[in-house]
Amino acid sequence: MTNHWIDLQNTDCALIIGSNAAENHPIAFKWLNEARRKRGAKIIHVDPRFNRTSAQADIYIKLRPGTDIAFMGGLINYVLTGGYYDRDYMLAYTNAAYLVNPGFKFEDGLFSGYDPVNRSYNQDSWSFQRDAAGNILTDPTLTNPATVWQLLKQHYSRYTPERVAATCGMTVEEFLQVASLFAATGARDKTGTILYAMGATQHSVGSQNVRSYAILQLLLGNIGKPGGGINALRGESNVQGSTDLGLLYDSLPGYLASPTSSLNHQNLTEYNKNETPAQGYWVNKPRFMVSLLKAWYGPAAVAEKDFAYHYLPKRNAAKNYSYINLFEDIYEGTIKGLLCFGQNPLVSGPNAGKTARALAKLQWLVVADLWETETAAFWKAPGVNPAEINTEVFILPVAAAIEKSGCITNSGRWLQYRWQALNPPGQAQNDAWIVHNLCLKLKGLYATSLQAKDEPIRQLYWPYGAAGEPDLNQVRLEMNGYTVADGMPVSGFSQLQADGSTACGIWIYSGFYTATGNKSQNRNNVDDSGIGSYPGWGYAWPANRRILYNRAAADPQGQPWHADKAVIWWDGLRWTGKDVPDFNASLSPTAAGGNKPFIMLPDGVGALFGKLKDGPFPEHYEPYESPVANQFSSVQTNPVLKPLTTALNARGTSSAYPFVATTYRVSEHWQTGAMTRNLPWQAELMPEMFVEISETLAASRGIANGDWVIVSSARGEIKARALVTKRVKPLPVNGQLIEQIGLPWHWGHQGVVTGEMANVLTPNIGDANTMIPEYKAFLVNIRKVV
Ligand SMILES: Nc1nc2c(c(=O)[nH]1)N[C@H]1C(S)=C(S)[C@@H](COP(=O)(O)OP(=O)(O)OC[C@H]3O[C@@H](n4cnc5c(=O)[nH]c(N)nc54)[C@H](O)[C@@H]3O)O[C@H]1N2
Ligand SMILES: Nc1nc2c(c(=O)[nH]1)N[C@H]1C(S)=C(S)[C@@H](COP(=O)(O)OP(=O)(O)OC[C@H]3O[C@@H](n4cnc5c(=O)[nH]c(N)nc54)[C@H](O)[C@@H]3O)O[C@H]1N2
Ligand SMILES: [Mo]
Repeated sequence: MTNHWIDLQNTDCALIIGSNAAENHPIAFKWLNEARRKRGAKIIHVDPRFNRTSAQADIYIKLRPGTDIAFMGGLINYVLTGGYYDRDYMLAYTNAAYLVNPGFKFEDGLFSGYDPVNRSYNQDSWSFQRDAAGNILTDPTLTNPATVWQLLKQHYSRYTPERVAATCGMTVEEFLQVASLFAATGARDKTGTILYAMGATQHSVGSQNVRSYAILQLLLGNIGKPGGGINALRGESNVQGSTDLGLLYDSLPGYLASPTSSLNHQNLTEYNKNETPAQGYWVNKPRFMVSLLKAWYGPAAVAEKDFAYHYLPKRNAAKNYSYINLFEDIYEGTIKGLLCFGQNPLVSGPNAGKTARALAKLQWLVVADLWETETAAFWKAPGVNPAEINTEVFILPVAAAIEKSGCITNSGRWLQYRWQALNPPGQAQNDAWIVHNLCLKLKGLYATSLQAKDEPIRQLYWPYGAAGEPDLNQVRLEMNGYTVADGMPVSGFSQLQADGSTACGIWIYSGFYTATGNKSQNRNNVDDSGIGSYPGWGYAWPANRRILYNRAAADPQGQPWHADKAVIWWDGLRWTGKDVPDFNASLSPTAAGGNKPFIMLPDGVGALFGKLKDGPFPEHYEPYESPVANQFSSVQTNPVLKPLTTALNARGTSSAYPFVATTYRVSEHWQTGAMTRNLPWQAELMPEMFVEISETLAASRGIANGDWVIVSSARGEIKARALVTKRVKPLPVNGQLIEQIGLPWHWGHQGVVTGEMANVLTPNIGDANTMIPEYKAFLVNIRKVV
């Protein structure tokens, strides 16, 4: 989230798109209802299915799964042609006036530089024009056809209300109703917020969906202000924390790139040179990187030895190591063992039939969980013959959240400590205990090794105490950062150094655990900011800032654009106001960089023209599996997707699988169901796997409510109960009626109640930038069980 949960109360209009917030993030609605009560805010919900969020919204419109860019492009076009944007904000705080390389082009669905063989772009022509000194050329009149502004207008002029409506399966009136409501937040005294989650990201164009929100919000001047922003409603309670800590294969803690085996990362000097921009806050990256190495390798991290940079594993830059490819490698036998902590991938991963076959190829599998999950018990699933499986499975019982204490980070970036309520049962241990003791055992095994390849394990700095319970305060100190000489905590990331004198496990958290205490335990529920900043509650990274980019809530001279939407302002000496400035607190608006709010970008302005793998502007492409032709160009699917062509990765066609399917959650269950289908009182609320279909589809296939049906895709088929409902409707797409099928994905073969897995049906295709699977739009067929 750029903003935070409580800040939703400050909005004038909430566009909930790609999220069922009422069901999956109920607390969001507490604050949205506050906004409605206090300010008469309007809530818009855009979703293929009418659900509990739709029921709470002022306006609901349905849209065909996978067509969000068409819809958002339509909104951008509406704002541009209608003049609803905040011109001053946009001119000062975005790259609208930049002149783009004359070689840049967009023709029939492709940007310049496309390489059809490698299915990727050479981005050279997506650069900006510069003068001899290297400064970017601009045209503040915005009339030059090479300006980002003109290119943006041209690009989205194709997103007419008619074409948008015909692609998304809505009426022009419905589209215009939403457009006029949200566009009104371009006014200075208004802000609009966008709430999104998996309905936006789980697509082959997921990252560009989010980019489209950024463009719209920058045009309307909605970033940095109370009640504005782009708000990702994160999933598991600590999913924000795990991303912060470098859970993804391509990042180290604090969003530093994980090094590759390429020449430009061959040593720390090269890494720093190639990863550190010339301008913007990331010029400090070497301080964060060296402090991280110092935290991890302690005394072995010395300047003469590149701070032990050579101990870090180096990935192959050309290879993607995310979920889909990981399981591909398991299936192919390249990966032989799997440690599975708090994940149930047989039920949660796409193309479950292949996941099951992959698990059977492992030599060993360790599952650290509260339950014997489907993944742990894959060898005894219905239809599987255990005699044919050689995988050795170990189950480590783990303490649940309430059986241990520790800090988690919510969607609003707030670190909040939770105190242990119960002791774990039986042999269950907390995850930190397991990792600590596993690491000590490994270190013991390698203690006398003289081989260079074992050095990273031997030299790993592990100051968390002897076998048994680890010293978590030592972990907190390391995360916060300390001065090496005396082991005293630093007060924040501005103190971190690149010379090895400081250590820090995650620079963005620096400041949460200092000499004055563990701020994630702060529980002061007094808010004197008037906008719900609650600075004394928990600790928001970075530096306890609650609204990111809040410098943009003030005009270039440093005064609030509007008193009702003020956050910070320049008082003549410093930035002050209702939140911690997300800016250098003493940098005057008239000083160099003093009017550039987007401090994490080298040029300090928001990117209307950006750089993702699939283009500088989001463009509509159809999902990997779609029943219709793309109305926007002759390029059917995202041109930089790289589908797996190996075994068991079939792609379905609309002749065999005519219906659009999407998967989703319900309030009554949690994820793969391990946490809910094992609890009788929870399980009985939603005991059976079901699929939602429209009355018209039911009639055409002779299906009655409650019948058993078979849903099939190119990957497999599952049995479920039909839920025939008015909440799901066929969509009028370009003169054709497209039926959709909604599938919850909470069932599996373990637990008190069992059911078949929706993910048997889903495709092994991921977003071009992140590889998140396209769980939200694929093709299926349905028939009644006779
Ligand atoms: N009770 C409960 N709460 C949960 C969870 C849970 O399992 N149970 N899971 C947690 C986790 S980890 C996460 S990530 C979040 C997920 O939270 P959400 O993203 O809200 O969850 P979903 O239900 O998967 O999807 C949201 C909506 O996207 C819609 N949708 C599908 N395709 C499209 C599309 O192409 N465009 C648009 N605009 N919408 C589409 C679906 O119909 C669905 O209503 O929930 C968290 N909260
Ligand atoms: N079709 C489809 N598939 C999806 C999605 C979708 O929308 N559609 N959504 C995707 C999303 S957003 C997500 S986040 C994933 C989730 O996928 P998973 O993470 O695989 O699903 P969970 O059921 O949340 O699994 C968490 C496991 O952790 C265990 N657990 C709980 N607490 C602890 C603990 O403290 N320690 C340990 N070690 N274990 C614990 C639980 O018992 C459970 O087995 O699924 C993805 N899969
Ligand atoms: Mo999630």
